[in-house]
Amino acid sequence: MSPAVPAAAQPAPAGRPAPDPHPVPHPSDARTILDRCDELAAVSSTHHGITRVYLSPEHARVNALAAGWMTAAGMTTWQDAAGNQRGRYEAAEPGAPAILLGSHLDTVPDAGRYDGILGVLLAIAVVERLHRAGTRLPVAVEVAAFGDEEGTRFGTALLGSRALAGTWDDAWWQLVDEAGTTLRDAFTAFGLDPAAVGDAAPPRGSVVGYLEAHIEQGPYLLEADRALAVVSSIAGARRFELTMTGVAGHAGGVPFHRRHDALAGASEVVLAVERLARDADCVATVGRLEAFPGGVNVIPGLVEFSLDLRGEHDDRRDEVWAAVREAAAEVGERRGLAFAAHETHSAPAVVASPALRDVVRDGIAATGDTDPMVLFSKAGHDAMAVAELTDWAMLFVRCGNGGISHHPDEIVTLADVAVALDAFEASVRALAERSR
Ligand code: HGY
Ligand code: MN
Ligand code: MN
Repeated sequence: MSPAVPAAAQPAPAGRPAPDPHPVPHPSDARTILDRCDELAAVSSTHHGITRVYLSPEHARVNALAAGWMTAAGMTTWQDAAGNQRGRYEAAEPGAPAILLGSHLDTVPDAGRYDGILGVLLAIAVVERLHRAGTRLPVAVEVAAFGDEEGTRFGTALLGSRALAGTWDDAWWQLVDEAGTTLRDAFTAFGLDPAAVGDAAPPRGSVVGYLEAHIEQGPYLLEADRALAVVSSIAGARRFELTMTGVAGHAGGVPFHRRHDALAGASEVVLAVERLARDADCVATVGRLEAFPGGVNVIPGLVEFSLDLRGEHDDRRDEVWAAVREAAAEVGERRGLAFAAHETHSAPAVVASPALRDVVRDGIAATGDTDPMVLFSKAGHDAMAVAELTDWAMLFVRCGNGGISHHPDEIVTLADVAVALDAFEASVRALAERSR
């Protein structure tokens, strides 16, 4: 891999602004980012591991930490009407449109410490560099630390970024968490006014584009021995809560031919999900499954399970869903079970805007990787929601440990964070120049 050379040390390619003649790239910028990842990782609702959900006390604490770092980077800060932590680094001309940078601070259960977090901190670090150099760009730079990308608490994902994009759906107010708290009640308990959620969206035309840096959450950069990639598109995702209903009974007394075993039936559906998705080049996961009543000597009469289904193309993904429903109906028919499904989340596949992809590609090239890798993201990101508001592009950063993510073993290297920061800074500067 070509050695990463800081953007500032590169001669300015023709047509692009010369980088600051006396850059002050703090060798510790990447170290500071990783130290902040560790600081945020300590904010969890669990004693072991990292779990941080939307509108929780932990969410409030990481917003406060991010606000402090944003302020130190010369930004004005506010918590928006949906609980996202926002910051703005003013342009040379106050009130100018802004480049929006962002990612999320919430996590899955027992998460890694870089998913979303690294993107927020890289964004703040880019602004810190501008502030330190006394640079004012022709556009402002705003950072959004989104409060709910994962959907861990209420099942529906991208709530924070959808509020910012202006695509909030009032039907979501009735969503409930495991404790039975509605999203509406959680809003008010967090100090937010549900009626004002629309205020999270910036005025139309005030955002020139959205750039998000994020860990790859896969093995491809690692296998290619590359640190960075530009994202081509993001898979469209649908999530469901499924039930298989049979008849509970005595584990000894009921002969097989008389059983309506909900768990045996659900198990056949789980395997059909895997087969049908794989055959269609989609991805599908049953992440949660619970059998009731749950006695070791009781035939399960009810199974509740989840389905996360994604595809590069929405129509192909939807065909898989139709085939899963068909397979489940056949299992139900044969075993005397009832299958039901309730959709909890849907987000269409989105394609990065060519112009912003070029900006990210140029940013990577400015670090010495002159032929940046391009990756399709099967992981979902806030960019899927922000795509409703403005053009977007993403920068991927290599994951170590085989690319593992949504797992405590998620890891990145100091060197990759350093080169990602240089690339992200160069991308922001290039987009600012294009936005003149
Ligand atoms: O599920 C995803 O792909 C993302 O991490 N929310
Ligand atoms: Mn995630
Ligand atoms: Mn993420």
